[in-house]
Amino acid sequence: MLLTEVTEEVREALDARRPVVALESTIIAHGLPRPRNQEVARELEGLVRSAGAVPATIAVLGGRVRIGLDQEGLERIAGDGGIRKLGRRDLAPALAAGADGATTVSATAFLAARAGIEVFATGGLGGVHRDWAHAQDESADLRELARTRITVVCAGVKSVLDVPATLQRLETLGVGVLGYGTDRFPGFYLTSSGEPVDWTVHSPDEVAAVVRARAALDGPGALIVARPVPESEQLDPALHDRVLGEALDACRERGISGQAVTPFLLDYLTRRTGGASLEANVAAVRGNARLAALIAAAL
Ligand code: PSU
Ligand code: MN
Repeated sequence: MLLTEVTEEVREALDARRPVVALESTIIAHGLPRPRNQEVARELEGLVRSAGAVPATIAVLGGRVRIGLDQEGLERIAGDGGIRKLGRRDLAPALAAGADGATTVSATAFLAARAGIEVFATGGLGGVHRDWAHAQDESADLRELARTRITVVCAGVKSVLDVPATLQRLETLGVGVLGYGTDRFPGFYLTSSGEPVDWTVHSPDEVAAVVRARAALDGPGALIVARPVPESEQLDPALHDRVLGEALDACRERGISGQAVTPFLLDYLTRRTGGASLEANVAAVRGNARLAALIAAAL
C-alpha cells in the first residue's frame, strides 16, 4: 500500500525470512508514563534484537503506516502527550487526516499481519470490562484477534478487566490460548489471574509446533501465548486488589468512558502503588518481547 512505510531492516528480514517481532505503540504512548516510556520502547527493541529477531514497532506518523520506527519516530510516539490512540477502525481516518497516532493491539495486529509479520509482543490485551453489563465496553482487540492470523505474546489480559468474561469471549470467538509454562491464565501485573487455561506449552519450539498446525488447518484467528510475569516481579496481590478497587471507583465517579478508560486505570495504579504496578508492567512486557523473539526464531 502506498501509505505504508516499512524500514529497510524489517523489509530485508521479512524478505530473507529472518525472525521479526511486531511491537505496539499504544503501550508506549498511553500505557506508560513519560519519560520512562521512551526508555522502555528502546529497551524492548534491544531485547528483541539480543534474542535474535528484528523489532518492528508499529505506529502511524504523518498519515503513513510505519512498520519499524527510527529514533525520531520513537521519540514522536513517546514524547507527544496529545498523540491519538488508534484502534483498527481509526486507521483510515488517521491516514486520511495525515495524523500521528499510536496503534493498539487491534490496529497493530492488523497491520503486522498485512506486512507479513507472524509474531507480536505486548503487555496485557484489552478485553471485557467489569461493568460490561452497563457500558458494553469490550476492547476491539478481541474481535480483531478472532480474524487476524498472528501469534501474540502477552501477560494475559489487563487485570482491570473482567478476566473470566474475557476468557469466555475468547472461547466464543475461537481464539486459541496457550499458557506458557503454566496451567493458570496470567493476571497481567500478577503471575496468575486464578483462572485455568486448557493448553500449556513449555518452550518456543512447542509454540512453533502449534503455530504450524494452525497454519496447516488454515483457520482464521490469532494464537495467544500467555506468559506470566515471574512471582519475584509481580505486583503484591493485596496491594493490587486494594488499589484497583479505588481505581475502578474513581473511573466511575469521574464518568470516564471509551478509549480513555484503560489509560486512566493504568495511570491510577501507577501513581497509587508508588510505581510498583509500572515495574510489574514493564517486567511483563520485557519477558514477552524476549519470548516473542525466541518464538519468531523457532518459526
Ligand atoms: N498492554 C500494556 N499496556 C497498554 C496496552 C497493552 O501493558 O496500555 C494497550 C494496548 O494497546 C491495548 C489497549 O490494545 O491497551 C487496550 O485498550 P482498550 O481497552 O481501550 O481497547
Ligand atoms: Mn474500550
